[in-house]
Amino acid sequence: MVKEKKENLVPRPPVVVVLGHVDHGKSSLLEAIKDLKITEKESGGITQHIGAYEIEHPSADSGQVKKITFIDTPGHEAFSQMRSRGAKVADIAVLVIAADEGVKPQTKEAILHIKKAQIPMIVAINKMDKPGANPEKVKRELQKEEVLVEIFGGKIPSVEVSAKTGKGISDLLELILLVAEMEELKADITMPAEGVVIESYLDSRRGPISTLILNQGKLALNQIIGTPSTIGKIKSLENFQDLPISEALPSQPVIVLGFEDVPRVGEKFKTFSDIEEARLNLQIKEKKEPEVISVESDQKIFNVILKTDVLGSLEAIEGVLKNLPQEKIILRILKSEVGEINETDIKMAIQAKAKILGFRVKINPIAQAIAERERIKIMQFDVIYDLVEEIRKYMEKLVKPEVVRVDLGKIKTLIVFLTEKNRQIVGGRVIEGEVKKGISIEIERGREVIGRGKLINLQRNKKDIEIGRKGEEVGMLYEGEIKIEKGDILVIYTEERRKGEL
Ligand SMILES: Nc1nc2c(ncn2[C@@H]2O[C@H](COP(=O)(O)OP(=O)(O)OP(=O)(O)O)[C@@H](O)[C@H]2O)c(=O)[nH]1
Ligand SMILES: [Mg+2]
Repeated sequence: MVKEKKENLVPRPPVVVVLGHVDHGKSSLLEAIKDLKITEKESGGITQHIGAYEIEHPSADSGQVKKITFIDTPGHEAFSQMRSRGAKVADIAVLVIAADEGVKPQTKEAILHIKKAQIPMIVAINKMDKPGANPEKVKRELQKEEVLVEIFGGKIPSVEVSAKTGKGISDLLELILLVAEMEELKADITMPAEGVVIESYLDSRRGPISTLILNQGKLALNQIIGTPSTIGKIKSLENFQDLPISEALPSQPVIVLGFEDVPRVGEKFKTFSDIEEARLNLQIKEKKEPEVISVESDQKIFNVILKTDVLGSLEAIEGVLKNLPQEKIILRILKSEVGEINETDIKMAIQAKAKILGFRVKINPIAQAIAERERIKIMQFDVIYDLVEEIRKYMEKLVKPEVVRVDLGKIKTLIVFLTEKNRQIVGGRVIEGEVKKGISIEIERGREVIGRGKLINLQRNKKDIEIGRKGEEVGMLYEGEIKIEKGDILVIYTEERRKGEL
Protein backbone atom coordinates (compact mmCIF):
# COMPACT_ATOMS: atom_id res chain seq x y z
CA MET A 1 0.00 0.00 0.00
CA VAL A 2 1.09 3.53 -0.72
CA LYS A 3 2.31 5.27 2.42
CA GLU A 4 0.54 8.48 3.25
CA LYS A 5 2.72 11.50 2.72
CA LYS A 6 2.83 14.17 5.40
CA GLU A 7 2.49 17.03 2.90
CA ASN A 8 -0.73 15.54 1.57
CA LEU A 9 -2.40 15.56 4.97
CA VAL A 10 -5.26 18.01 5.32
CA PRO A 11 -7.39 18.67 8.39
CA ARG A 12 -10.63 16.76 8.54
CA PRO A 13 -13.76 17.29 10.65
CA PRO A 14 -14.17 15.25 13.84
CA VAL A 15 -16.47 12.24 13.86
CA VAL A 16 -18.36 12.42 17.14
CA VAL A 17 -20.34 9.50 18.51
CA VAL A 18 -23.22 10.29 20.84
CA LEU A 19 -23.66 7.57 23.44
CA GLY A 20 -25.77 7.11 26.55
CA HIS A 21 -28.65 5.37 28.26
CA VAL A 22 -32.04 5.05 26.55
CA ASP A 23 -34.11 8.25 26.57
CA HIS A 24 -31.40 10.42 28.07
CA GLY A 25 -31.80 12.74 25.09
CA LYS A 26 -29.09 11.85 22.55
CA SER A 27 -31.26 12.36 19.48
CA SER A 28 -32.93 15.43 21.02
CA LEU A 29 -29.52 17.00 21.57
CA LEU A 30 -28.63 16.48 17.93
CA GLU A 31 -31.94 18.02 16.95
CA ALA A 32 -31.23 20.98 19.19
CA ILE A 33 -27.79 21.39 17.63
CA LYS A 34 -29.25 21.81 14.23
CA ASP A 35 -32.71 21.74 12.89
CA LEU A 36 -32.47 18.01 12.41
CA LYS A 37 -35.69 16.10 12.48
CA ILE A 38 -34.59 12.81 13.90
CA THR A 39 -37.05 11.74 16.56
CA GLU A 40 -40.05 12.64 14.40
CA LYS A 41 -39.12 9.91 11.97
CA GLU A 42 -38.50 7.35 14.69
CA SER A 43 -41.07 4.76 15.77
CA GLY A 44 -42.10 5.72 19.26
CA GLY A 45 -39.24 8.21 19.39
CA ILE A 46 -36.77 5.42 19.96
CA THR A 47 -33.53 5.30 18.02
CA GLN A 48 -33.10 1.81 16.60
CA HIS A 49 -30.19 2.26 14.29
CA ILE A 50 -27.13 4.36 13.82
CA GLY A 51 -27.66 7.69 12.15
CA ALA A 52 -24.99 9.97 10.77
CA TYR A 53 -25.38 13.74 10.53
CA GLU A 54 -23.19 16.65 9.57
CA ILE A 55 -23.38 20.12 11.04
CA GLU A 56 -21.46 23.36 10.79
CA HIS A 57 -20.47 25.60 13.66
CA PRO A 58 -18.33 28.75 13.81
CA SER A 59 -15.24 28.11 15.91
CA ALA A 60 -15.02 30.37 18.99
CA ASP A 61 -11.50 31.72 18.41
CA SER A 62 -11.26 32.13 14.64
CA GLY A 63 -14.92 32.48 13.77
CA GLN A 64 -14.18 30.07 10.94
CA VAL A 65 -17.05 27.69 10.17
CA LYS A 66 -16.10 24.14 11.10
CA LYS A 67 -17.82 20.88 10.30
CA ILE A 68 -18.68 18.14 12.77
CA THR A 69 -20.00 14.69 11.91
CA PHE A 70 -22.29 13.18 14.51
CA ILE A 71 -23.17 9.55 14.90
CA ASP A 72 -26.37 8.99 16.85
CA THR A 73 -26.64 5.61 18.54
CA PRO A 74 -29.54 3.84 20.25
CA GLY A 75 -29.52 3.68 24.03
CA HIS A 76 -31.57 0.56 24.60
CA GLU A 77 -29.64 -2.44 25.91
CA ALA A 78 -30.32 -4.45 22.76
CA PHE A 79 -28.02 -2.28 20.70
CA SER A 80 -24.70 -2.85 22.37
CA GLN A 81 -22.99 -3.75 19.09
CA MET A 82 -24.14 -0.53 17.47
CA ARG A 83 -22.78 1.48 20.35
CA SER A 84 -19.50 -0.34 20.19
CA ARG A 85 -19.29 0.20 16.44
CA GLY A 86 -20.13 3.88 16.84
CA ALA A 87 -17.31 4.29 19.34
CA LYS A 88 -14.91 2.46 16.98
CA VAL A 89 -15.41 4.78 14.01
CA ALA A 90 -15.45 7.99 16.04
CA ASP A 91 -12.70 10.40 17.04
CA ILE A 92 -14.55 11.80 20.04
CA ALA A 93 -17.40 10.51 22.20
CA VAL A 94 -20.13 12.60 23.80
CA LEU A 95 -21.59 10.74 26.75
CA VAL A 96 -25.12 11.98 27.33
CA ILE A 97 -26.52 11.60 30.84
CA ALA A 98 -29.90 12.89 31.94
CA ALA A 99 -29.35 15.18 34.93
CA ASP A 100 -32.43 13.83 36.70
CA GLU A 101 -31.62 10.16 36.23
CA GLY A 102 -27.86 9.96 36.42
CA VAL A 103 -25.62 7.03 35.53
CA LYS A 104 -27.66 4.04 34.31
CA PRO A 105 -26.65 0.59 32.95
CA GLN A 106 -26.13 1.71 29.36
CA THR A 107 -24.24 4.78 30.55
CA LYS A 108 -21.81 2.36 32.16
CA GLU A 109 -21.70 0.22 29.04
CA ALA A 110 -21.05 3.30 26.89
CA ILE A 111 -18.16 4.27 29.17
CA LEU A 112 -16.61 0.85 28.56
CA HIS A 113 -16.98 1.22 24.77
CA ILE A 114 -15.37 4.66 24.90
CA LYS A 115 -12.48 3.44 27.03
CA LYS A 116 -11.94 0.48 24.74
CA ALA A 117 -11.93 2.72 21.67
CA GLN A 118 -9.39 4.98 23.43
CA ILE A 119 -11.02 8.16 22.23
CA PRO A 120 -11.49 11.39 24.19
CA MET A 121 -14.79 11.78 25.98
CA ILE A 122 -16.97 14.78 26.71
CA VAL A 123 -19.75 14.45 29.26
CA ALA A 124 -23.00 16.21 28.39
CA ILE A 125 -25.34 16.43 31.36
CA ASN A 126 -28.70 16.88 29.65
CA LYS A 127 -32.24 17.78 30.76
CA MET A 128 -30.90 20.56 32.99
CA ASP A 129 -34.29 22.27 32.64
CA LYS A 130 -35.97 19.51 34.63
CA PRO A 131 -36.81 20.19 38.27
CA GLY A 132 -35.03 17.04 39.46
CA ALA A 133 -31.76 17.89 37.67
CA ASN A 134 -28.78 17.19 39.88
CA PRO A 135 -25.51 17.55 37.96
CA GLU A 136 -23.38 17.20 41.08
CA LYS A 137 -24.86 13.78 41.76
CA VAL A 138 -24.22 12.76 38.15
CA LYS A 139 -20.58 13.75 38.51
CA ARG A 140 -20.22 11.82 41.74
CA GLU A 141 -21.74 8.77 40.10
CA LEU A 142 -19.32 9.15 37.21
CA GLN A 143 -16.46 9.18 39.66
CA LYS A 144 -17.47 5.67 40.71
CA GLU A 145 -17.12 4.60 37.08
CA GLU A 146 -13.65 6.14 37.00
CA VAL A 147 -14.76 8.99 34.82
CA LEU A 148 -13.25 12.05 36.46
CA VAL A 149 -14.67 15.30 35.19
CA GLU A 150 -12.63 18.49 35.38
CA ILE A 151 -14.01 19.95 38.59
CA PHE A 152 -13.41 16.62 40.31
CA GLY A 153 -9.73 16.94 39.51
CA GLY A 154 -9.99 14.89 36.34
CA LYS A 155 -9.35 15.65 32.68
CA ILE A 156 -12.74 14.90 31.20
CA PRO A 157 -14.62 18.03 30.18
CA SER A 158 -18.28 18.19 31.07
CA VAL A 159 -21.02 20.55 30.06
CA GLU A 160 -24.53 21.09 31.37
CA VAL A 161 -27.09 21.24 28.59
CA SER A 162 -30.77 21.12 27.82
CA ALA A 163 -32.01 19.90 24.49
CA LYS A 164 -35.34 21.46 25.37
CA THR A 165 -34.23 25.02 26.09
CA GLY A 166 -31.01 25.03 24.07
CA LYS A 167 -28.93 25.80 27.15
CA GLY A 168 -25.26 24.89 26.82
CA ILE A 169 -25.53 23.60 23.25
CA SER A 170 -23.03 26.07 21.80
CA ASP A 171 -20.68 25.37 24.73
CA LEU A 172 -20.89 21.70 23.85
CA LEU A 173 -20.07 22.39 20.20
CA GLU A 174 -17.14 24.60 21.13
CA LEU A 175 -15.86 21.95 23.46
CA ILE A 176 -16.08 19.39 20.66
CA LEU A 177 -14.13 21.67 18.31
CA LEU A 178 -11.55 22.32 21.01
CA VAL A 179 -11.03 18.63 21.70
CA ALA A 180 -10.92 17.99 17.93
CA GLU A 181 -8.22 20.62 17.51
CA MET A 182 -6.07 18.94 20.13
CA GLU A 183 -6.47 15.64 18.34
CA GLU A 184 -5.08 17.18 15.14
CA LEU A 185 -7.32 15.11 12.93
CA LYS A 186 -5.95 14.80 9.43
CA ALA A 187 -6.43 12.72 6.33
CA ASP A 188 -4.67 12.19 3.04
CA ILE A 189 -7.14 12.90 0.29
CA THR A 190 -4.76 11.87 -2.49
CA MET A 191 -4.89 8.25 -1.33
CA PRO A 192 -7.47 5.74 -2.55
CA ALA A 193 -10.65 6.15 -0.54
CA GLU A 194 -11.02 3.98 2.55
CA GLY A 195 -13.43 3.90 5.46
CA VAL A 196 -16.15 2.06 7.34
CA VAL A 197 -19.70 0.95 6.58
CA ILE A 198 -21.93 2.56 9.20
CA GLU A 199 -25.29 1.21 8.13
CA SER A 200 -26.75 -0.59 5.15
CA TYR A 201 -30.03 -1.91 3.86
CA LEU A 202 -31.71 -3.23 0.78
CA ASP A 203 -34.14 -0.95 -0.98
CA SER A 204 -36.57 -2.93 -3.10
CA ARG A 205 -36.33 -0.40 -5.93
CA ARG A 206 -32.82 1.01 -5.68
CA GLY A 207 -30.89 -2.02 -4.40
CA PRO A 208 -28.30 -2.06 -1.62
CA ILE A 209 -27.88 1.35 0.04
CA SER A 210 -25.10 2.03 2.54
CA THR A 211 -23.99 4.86 4.74
CA LEU A 212 -20.20 5.14 4.78
CA ILE A 213 -17.68 7.31 6.54
CA LEU A 214 -14.30 7.85 4.89
CA ASN A 215 -11.01 7.87 6.76
CA GLN A 216 -8.98 8.96 3.78
CA GLY A 217 -9.20 9.73 0.07
CA LYS A 218 -12.21 10.92 -1.88
CA LEU A 219 -15.21 9.01 -3.05
CA ALA A 220 -16.60 9.84 -6.48
CA LEU A 221 -19.16 8.49 -8.90
CA ASN A 222 -18.23 5.43 -10.98
CA GLN A 223 -15.43 4.38 -8.67
CA ILE A 224 -15.03 0.68 -7.97
CA ILE A 225 -15.64 0.03 -4.30
CA GLY A 226 -15.43 -3.14 -2.25
CA THR A 227 -15.76 -4.57 1.25
CA PRO A 228 -14.85 -8.11 2.35
CA SER A 229 -18.43 -9.16 1.55
CA THR A 230 -19.29 -7.35 -1.67
CA ILE A 231 -18.13 -5.04 -4.41
CA GLY A 232 -19.72 -2.56 -6.74
CA LYS A 233 -19.46 0.54 -8.84
CA ILE A 234 -20.70 3.77 -7.29
CA LYS A 235 -23.92 4.72 -9.05
CA SER A 236 -24.92 7.53 -6.78
CA LEU A 237 -23.57 9.53 -3.83
CA GLU A 238 -25.81 11.41 -1.44
CA ASN A 239 -25.19 13.44 1.67
CA PHE A 240 -26.89 12.60 4.97
CA GLN A 241 -29.93 14.59 3.89
CA ASP A 242 -30.34 12.38 0.79
CA LEU A 243 -29.19 15.14 -1.57
CA PRO A 244 -26.96 14.12 -4.48
CA ILE A 245 -23.29 15.07 -4.20
CA SER A 246 -20.46 14.56 -6.68
CA GLU A 247 -17.78 13.56 -4.21
CA ALA A 248 -17.36 12.70 -0.55
CA LEU A 249 -14.45 13.68 1.69
CA PRO A 250 -12.99 12.16 4.88
CA SER A 251 -15.27 12.25 7.95
CA GLN A 252 -18.27 13.12 5.81
CA PRO A 253 -21.16 10.67 6.08
CA VAL A 254 -22.13 9.57 2.60
CA ILE A 255 -24.89 7.38 1.24
CA VAL A 256 -23.66 5.12 -1.52
CA LEU A 257 -25.62 3.17 -4.12
CA GLY A 258 -24.02 0.61 -6.36
CA PHE A 259 -22.93 -2.31 -4.20
CA GLU A 260 -23.92 -5.65 -5.71
CA ASP A 261 -24.96 -6.93 -2.29
CA VAL A 262 -25.70 -5.33 1.05
CA PRO A 263 -22.30 -4.79 2.69
CA ARG A 264 -22.09 -5.75 6.35
CA VAL A 265 -22.15 -2.98 8.90
CA GLY A 266 -18.79 -2.34 10.49
CA GLU A 267 -16.89 -3.61 7.44
CA LYS A 268 -14.06 -1.58 6.00
CA PHE A 269 -14.36 -0.46 2.41
CA LYS A 270 -11.73 0.51 -0.15
CA THR A 271 -11.76 1.78 -3.68
CA PHE A 272 -9.94 0.03 -6.51
CA SER A 273 -8.81 0.89 -10.00
CA ASP A 274 -10.97 -1.84 -11.57
CA ILE A 275 -13.33 -4.69 -10.75
CA GLU A 276 -10.68 -7.39 -11.34
CA GLU A 277 -8.32 -5.77 -8.88
CA ALA A 278 -11.16 -5.47 -6.38
CA ARG A 279 -12.07 -9.17 -6.73
CA LEU A 280 -8.47 -10.21 -6.42
CA ASN A 281 -7.92 -8.13 -3.31
CA LEU A 282 -11.13 -8.91 -1.54
CA GLN A 283 -11.70 -12.57 -2.42
CA ILE A 284 -15.43 -12.16 -2.03
CA LYS A 285 -16.96 -15.34 -0.78
CA GLU A 286 -19.91 -16.85 -2.65
CA LYS A 287 -23.10 -16.31 -0.75
CA LYS A 288 -24.35 -19.62 0.59
CA GLU A 289 -28.03 -20.41 0.46
CA PRO A 290 -29.20 -21.15 3.97
CA GLU A 291 -30.00 -24.73 4.82
CA VAL A 292 -33.60 -25.63 5.47
CA ILE A 293 -33.97 -27.92 8.42
CA SER A 294 -37.06 -30.12 8.46
CA VAL A 295 -38.86 -30.37 11.73
CA GLU A 296 -40.73 -33.18 13.42
CA SER A 297 -44.16 -31.93 14.39
CA ASP A 298 -43.73 -32.94 18.02
CA GLN A 299 -40.40 -31.19 18.40
CA LYS A 300 -40.46 -28.03 20.40
CA ILE A 301 -38.76 -25.84 17.92
CA PHE A 302 -39.96 -22.45 16.86
CA ASN A 303 -38.60 -21.58 13.45
CA VAL A 304 -38.49 -18.01 12.33
CA ILE A 305 -37.37 -16.09 9.30
CA LEU A 306 -36.27 -12.59 10.11
CA LYS A 307 -36.38 -9.71 7.66
CA THR A 308 -35.35 -6.21 8.68
CA ASP A 309 -34.89 -2.77 7.20
CA VAL A 310 -31.23 -2.35 8.05
CA LEU A 311 -28.40 -4.68 9.02
CA GLY A 312 -27.88 -2.98 12.35
CA SER A 313 -31.41 -3.87 13.45
CA LEU A 314 -30.97 -7.39 12.18
CA GLU A 315 -27.96 -7.90 14.35
CA ALA A 316 -29.65 -6.32 17.38
CA ILE A 317 -32.80 -8.42 16.99
CA GLU A 318 -30.82 -11.62 16.50
CA GLY A 319 -28.96 -10.77 19.67
CA VAL A 320 -32.03 -10.29 21.84
CA LEU A 321 -33.87 -13.29 20.37
CA LYS A 322 -30.90 -15.53 21.12
CA ASN A 323 -31.02 -14.30 24.69
CA LEU A 324 -34.58 -15.49 25.25
CA PRO A 325 -34.70 -18.60 27.46
CA GLN A 326 -34.60 -21.64 25.19
CA GLU A 327 -34.72 -24.64 27.51
CA LYS A 328 -38.27 -25.55 26.60
CA ILE A 329 -38.68 -24.02 23.17
CA ILE A 330 -35.77 -23.66 20.82
CA LEU A 331 -36.01 -20.52 18.77
CA ARG A 332 -34.28 -21.15 15.50
CA ILE A 333 -33.58 -18.29 13.14
CA LEU A 334 -33.55 -20.10 9.79
CA LYS A 335 -32.68 -17.05 7.84
CA SER A 336 -32.08 -13.43 8.63
CA GLU A 337 -31.51 -10.76 6.07
CA VAL A 338 -32.38 -7.20 5.14
CA GLY A 339 -35.01 -6.38 2.57
CA GLU A 340 -38.71 -6.83 1.97
CA ILE A 341 -40.50 -10.10 2.62
CA ASN A 342 -40.48 -12.00 -0.68
CA GLU A 343 -41.65 -15.27 -2.21
CA THR A 344 -38.47 -17.12 -1.27
CA ASP A 345 -39.13 -16.31 2.38
CA ILE A 346 -42.69 -17.62 2.14
CA LYS A 347 -41.55 -20.81 0.41
CA MET A 348 -38.98 -21.39 3.09
CA ALA A 349 -41.59 -20.73 5.75
CA ILE A 350 -43.91 -23.32 4.20
CA GLN A 351 -41.18 -25.91 4.00
CA ALA A 352 -39.87 -25.39 7.50
CA LYS A 353 -43.15 -24.52 9.24
CA ALA A 354 -41.69 -21.18 10.14
CA LYS A 355 -43.13 -17.82 11.03
CA ILE A 356 -41.91 -14.72 9.33
CA LEU A 357 -40.88 -11.75 11.41
CA GLY A 358 -40.73 -8.47 9.56
CA PHE A 359 -39.11 -5.46 11.17
CA ARG A 360 -39.92 -2.21 9.39
CA VAL A 361 -40.13 -3.97 6.03
CA LYS A 362 -42.83 -4.27 3.40
CA ILE A 363 -44.24 -7.49 2.03
CA ASN A 364 -44.04 -7.97 -1.69
CA PRO A 365 -47.61 -8.39 -3.04
CA ILE A 366 -47.01 -11.84 -4.56
CA ALA A 367 -45.47 -13.03 -1.32
CA GLN A 368 -48.47 -11.64 0.54
CA ALA A 369 -50.86 -13.57 -1.70
CA ILE A 370 -48.98 -16.86 -1.26
CA ALA A 371 -48.74 -16.31 2.48
CA GLU A 372 -52.49 -15.81 2.72
CA ARG A 373 -53.20 -18.88 0.62
CA GLU A 374 -50.78 -21.07 2.54
CA ARG A 375 -51.66 -19.53 5.89
CA ILE A 376 -48.14 -18.50 6.68
CA LYS A 377 -48.04 -16.17 9.61
CA ILE A 378 -46.22 -12.92 9.04
CA MET A 379 -45.67 -10.81 12.12
CA GLN A 380 -44.64 -7.23 11.50
CA PHE A 381 -43.10 -4.78 13.91
CA ASP A 382 -41.80 -1.23 14.12
CA VAL A 383 -40.24 -1.30 17.54
CA ILE A 384 -37.70 -3.91 18.54
CA TYR A 385 -39.01 -4.29 22.10
CA ASP A 386 -42.51 -5.03 20.81
CA LEU A 387 -41.06 -7.71 18.58
CA VAL A 388 -39.19 -9.38 21.41
CA GLU A 389 -42.21 -9.21 23.75
CA GLU A 390 -44.53 -10.72 21.12
CA ILE A 391 -42.10 -13.52 20.42
CA ARG A 392 -41.68 -14.21 24.10
CA LYS A 393 -45.47 -14.40 24.54
CA TYR A 394 -45.78 -16.62 21.51
CA MET A 395 -43.12 -18.98 22.82
CA GLU A 396 -44.82 -19.09 26.21
CA LYS A 397 -48.00 -20.19 24.50
CA LEU A 398 -46.09 -23.00 22.83
CA VAL A 399 -44.90 -24.29 26.18
CA LYS A 400 -47.31 -26.97 27.40
CA PRO A 401 -49.21 -25.78 30.43
CA GLU A 402 -47.98 -27.65 33.46
CA VAL A 403 -50.56 -29.77 35.26
CA VAL A 404 -49.98 -29.58 38.96
CA ARG A 405 -51.78 -31.87 41.38
CA VAL A 406 -52.95 -30.27 44.58
CA ASP A 407 -54.11 -32.56 47.41
CA LEU A 408 -57.00 -31.06 49.37
CA GLY A 409 -57.81 -33.64 51.99
CA LYS A 410 -58.20 -37.30 53.02
CA ILE A 411 -61.18 -39.42 54.04
CA LYS A 412 -61.00 -42.73 55.83
CA THR A 413 -63.77 -45.05 54.64
CA LEU A 414 -65.86 -46.34 57.54
CA ILE A 415 -68.75 -48.06 55.79
CA VAL A 416 -69.99 -49.05 52.32
CA PHE A 417 -73.77 -48.57 52.04
CA LEU A 418 -74.40 -49.45 48.46
CA THR A 419 -72.44 -50.90 45.55
CA GLU A 420 -73.65 -50.74 41.96
CA LYS A 421 -71.78 -51.00 38.68
CA ASN A 422 -69.33 -48.06 38.73
CA ARG A 423 -71.16 -46.38 41.62
CA GLN A 424 -71.01 -46.63 45.37
CA ILE A 425 -72.38 -44.87 48.37
CA VAL A 426 -69.87 -44.86 51.19
CA GLY A 427 -69.47 -43.17 54.52
CA GLY A 428 -66.25 -41.95 56.09
CA ARG A 429 -64.44 -39.39 58.20
CA VAL A 430 -62.37 -36.48 56.94
CA ILE A 431 -58.98 -37.10 58.51
CA GLU A 432 -56.98 -34.40 56.79
CA GLY A 433 -57.72 -31.03 55.15
CA GLU A 434 -61.03 -30.47 53.42
CA VAL A 435 -63.05 -32.38 50.88
CA LYS A 436 -65.26 -31.00 48.14
CA LYS A 437 -67.72 -32.60 45.80
CA GLY A 438 -67.23 -32.81 42.08
CA ILE A 439 -63.52 -33.52 42.15
CA SER A 440 -61.12 -36.44 41.78
CA ILE A 441 -60.19 -38.99 44.35
CA GLU A 442 -57.42 -41.50 44.56
CA ILE A 443 -58.03 -44.71 46.45
CA GLU A 444 -55.29 -45.99 48.72
CA ARG A 445 -55.44 -49.41 50.24
CA GLY A 446 -52.65 -50.39 52.64
CA ARG A 447 -50.47 -47.49 51.48
CA GLU A 448 -50.84 -48.49 47.87
CA VAL A 449 -52.71 -46.49 45.27
CA ILE A 450 -55.20 -48.85 43.68
CA GLY A 451 -57.16 -46.53 41.45
CA ARG A 452 -58.95 -43.26 40.81
CA GLY A 453 -62.51 -42.05 40.64
CA LYS A 454 -64.77 -39.11 41.15
CA LEU A 455 -66.62 -37.72 44.12
CA ILE A 456 -70.07 -36.91 42.72
CA ASN A 457 -71.93 -35.87 45.84
CA LEU A 458 -71.24 -35.13 49.45
CA GLN A 459 -73.66 -35.25 52.41
CA ARG A 460 -73.63 -34.73 56.13
CA ASN A 461 -76.57 -35.90 58.22
CA LYS A 462 -78.30 -36.77 54.92
CA LYS A 463 -78.11 -33.18 53.68
CA ASP A 464 -76.07 -32.16 50.66
CA ILE A 465 -72.99 -30.14 51.53
CA GLU A 466 -70.26 -28.43 49.46
CA ILE A 467 -67.35 -28.94 51.82
CA GLY A 468 -66.54 -31.49 54.48
CA ARG A 469 -64.02 -30.42 57.10
CA LYS A 470 -61.47 -32.36 59.16
CA GLY A 471 -63.12 -34.43 61.84
CA GLU A 472 -66.54 -34.53 60.18
CA GLU A 473 -68.33 -37.68 59.09
CA VAL A 474 -69.61 -37.53 55.54
CA GLY A 475 -71.57 -39.60 53.09
CA MET A 476 -70.32 -39.79 49.55
CA LEU A 477 -71.58 -40.76 46.14
CA TYR A 478 -68.58 -42.14 44.33
CA GLU A 479 -68.14 -43.05 40.68
CA GLY A 480 -65.30 -45.23 39.43
CA GLU A 481 -64.31 -48.74 38.40
CA ILE A 482 -62.53 -49.69 41.59
CA LYS A 483 -64.71 -50.88 44.41
CA ILE A 484 -64.08 -49.03 47.63
CA GLU A 485 -63.79 -51.13 50.78
CA LYS A 486 -63.99 -50.24 54.43
CA GLY A 487 -60.63 -48.91 55.64
CA ASP A 488 -59.61 -47.43 52.26
CA ILE A 489 -58.13 -43.95 52.34
CA LEU A 490 -59.61 -41.59 49.77
CA VAL A 491 -57.29 -38.74 48.77
CA ILE A 492 -59.22 -35.80 47.37
CA TYR A 493 -57.27 -33.74 44.85
CA THR A 494 -57.56 -31.25 42.01
CA GLU A 495 -55.40 -30.67 39.00
CA GLU A 496 -54.42 -27.13 38.19
CA ARG A 497 -53.12 -26.11 34.81
CA ARG A 498 -50.40 -23.55 35.16
CA LYS A 499 -49.37 -21.36 32.26
CA GLY A 500 -46.13 -22.50 30.72
CA GLU A 501 -43.05 -20.49 31.45
CA LEU A 502 -40.09 -20.23 29.18
N1 LIG B 1 -37.24 18.25 29.67
C1 LIG B 1 -36.38 17.77 28.79
N2 LIG B 1 -36.70 16.66 28.06
C2 LIG B 1 -35.80 16.19 27.18
C3 LIG B 1 -34.55 16.79 26.98
N3 LIG B 1 -33.88 16.08 26.06
C4 LIG B 1 -34.67 15.07 25.69
N4 LIG B 1 -35.84 15.12 26.35
C5 LIG B 1 -36.97 14.19 26.22
O1 LIG B 1 -36.53 12.88 26.57
C6 LIG B 1 -37.12 11.89 25.76
C7 LIG B 1 -36.10 11.04 25.07
O2 LIG B 1 -35.36 11.81 24.15
P1 LIG B 1 -34.56 11.17 22.93
O3 LIG B 1 -33.78 12.28 22.32
O4 LIG B 1 -35.42 10.37 22.06
O5 LIG B 1 -33.58 10.22 23.75
P2 LIG B 1 -32.47 9.24 23.16
O6 LIG B 1 -31.34 9.25 24.14
O7 LIG B 1 -32.15 9.59 21.76
O8 LIG B 1 -33.22 7.86 23.25
P3 LIG B 1 -32.80 6.46 22.49
O9 LIG B 1 -32.29 6.85 21.16
O10 LIG B 1 -34.05 5.66 22.42
O11 LIG B 1 -31.76 5.85 23.36
C8 LIG B 1 -38.03 12.65 24.79
O12 LIG B 1 -39.32 12.65 25.29
C9 LIG B 1 -37.45 14.05 24.79
O13 LIG B 1 -38.42 15.02 24.49
C10 LIG B 1 -34.24 17.97 27.76
O14 LIG B 1 -33.18 18.57 27.67
N5 LIG B 1 -35.20 18.39 28.64
MG1 LIG C 1 -32.23 8.48 20.11
